[in-house]
Amino acid sequence: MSLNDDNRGYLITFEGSEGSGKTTQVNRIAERFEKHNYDVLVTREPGGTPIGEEIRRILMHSENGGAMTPEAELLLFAASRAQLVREVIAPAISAGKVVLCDRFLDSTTVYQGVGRRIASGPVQMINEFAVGRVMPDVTVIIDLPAEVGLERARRRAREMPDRMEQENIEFYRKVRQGYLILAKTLPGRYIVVDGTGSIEEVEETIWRELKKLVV
Ligand code: Z5A
Repeated sequence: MSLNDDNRGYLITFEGSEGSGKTTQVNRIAERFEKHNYDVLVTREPGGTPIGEEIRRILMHSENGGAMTPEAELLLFAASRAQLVREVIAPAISAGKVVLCDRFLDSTTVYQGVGRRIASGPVQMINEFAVGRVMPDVTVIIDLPAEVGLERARRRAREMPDRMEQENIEFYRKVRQGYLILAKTLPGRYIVVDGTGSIEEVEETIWRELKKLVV
């Protein structure tokens, strides 16, 4: 079975809160697709292009980051996405590739909308402007308690927490709820996967679900 009957590729996005295992699973699922002879492109947000990576540095590591307003943050994430969509994602989909993207517009809906409490009207309008007509075919939400994700992220050897990693636990609880509400209110494109199992178990569940749609 296939989502698309033309020769277009797919955009599959991975979402979830901090430490939920997105990056780990994006790489594993890429290998699964490759074994089935798909041409795969892995990318991430914010970043994925030279301009996007520069924006990422400002968002995560600017020495002036403490002064960043929620509105400026929203627009910077959107700017990185607008570049990624036009420079990388849209051409790859047109070339028939399976694009796996570590975070996409749902991160903005949840982190800036629910987490930072920016009104849903502007968030939606800016998201739509940034992506144009490029929407995910499928979005995998890896769900787990905020505490478990944060503990995993903090155990991972990283020199310094970035600006976004300095939020308190309540922020990440809101993020988790935001994703679950999104999947409930807009069913169709989302697959919600329990992220508390082992890496192999989570991979197996995601692959089982994706296979039904795209392989
Ligand atoms: N953000 C935003 O606010 N608005 C937006 O529009 C966008 C993003 C696009 C991006 O940070 C930040 O930007 C993010 C949201 C915000 N901020 N926060 N907070 P990032 O890209 O640097 O980080 P991240 O997206 O939050 O991902 P992460 O922390 O790197 O986590 P992850 O990719 O979900 O997990 P991982 O790297 O695959 O795994 C983390 C560790 O857990 C690692 O040691 C793994 O080996 C381990 N792991 C993974 N899976 C398991 C299982 N199943 N069991 C046990 N251990 C596991």
